[in-house]
Amino acid sequence: MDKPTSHASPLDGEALERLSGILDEALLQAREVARLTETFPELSLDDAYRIQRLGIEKRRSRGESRLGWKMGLTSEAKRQQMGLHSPVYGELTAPMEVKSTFKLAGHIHPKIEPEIAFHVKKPLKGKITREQAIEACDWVCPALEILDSRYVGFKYFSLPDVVADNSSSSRFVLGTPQKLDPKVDLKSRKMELLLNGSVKESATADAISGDPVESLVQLCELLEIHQPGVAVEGWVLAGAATSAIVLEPGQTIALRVEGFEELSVRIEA
Ligand code: OOG
Ligand code: MG
Repeated sequence: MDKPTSHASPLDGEALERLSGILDEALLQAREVARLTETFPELSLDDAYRIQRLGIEKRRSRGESRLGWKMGLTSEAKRQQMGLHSPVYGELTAPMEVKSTFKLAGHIHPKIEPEIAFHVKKPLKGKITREQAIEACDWVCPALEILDSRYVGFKYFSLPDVVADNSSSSRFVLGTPQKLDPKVDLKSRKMELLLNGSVKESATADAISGDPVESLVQLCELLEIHQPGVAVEGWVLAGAATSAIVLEPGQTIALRVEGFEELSVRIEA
């Protein structure tokens, strides 16, 4: 006889709530905490997305409105840097957007990475094509994502750990948007991340999911699995094209994406 198997979550609602509380406190106090999987090695991806959602609900109750979504680990460079091998998503809230200055105070160990962002005007969900994704967007722009893991040392975490931590998101900076031309080919656009005027990382945009637009398709697929019925709307970060670099006070970080205006942010203590 086959051994009985159980698909029930090993963590009940109370445990998930407690774990999301640990990460939320870490975020509020800018204090690093141990990986959740140190205590709960069996943490599943689905439970991790539940913890992410509980964390977002706490932020929403503090007045943070949803601004959109982020995809992560969509490039080989990022997957190598983090030692993790599947794309993940997280949610963006309005206070996460910063303009020309980022203050390190109140953060743990932030890093920055070069991305492309899409503005989704018509809600998207489920199984969609690349063409449907493009058709739903009105704007596209270069973007810098500032990550800040709540875990000790910002390394050696598993996929469920990072998902529970809203995929290491912290802040982001949007460049000047352009209308998304349905015939646009972003794939061959050169992307350069500059530190104090010198190119530190570079790639072509096809490093992101083979084509940054594909990140939208993947986001809809992942949402269908972990949050069925939820639609994608607003700004979406497609994921970084290169590895992230560590932020220090006094730096000026810029992003050049071929065909777009250069975008920069000044890092202050
Ligand atoms: C996970 C988030 C990755 C990206 O663009 O690949 C990400 C991490 O690096 O901690 O945002
Ligand atoms: Mg990112």
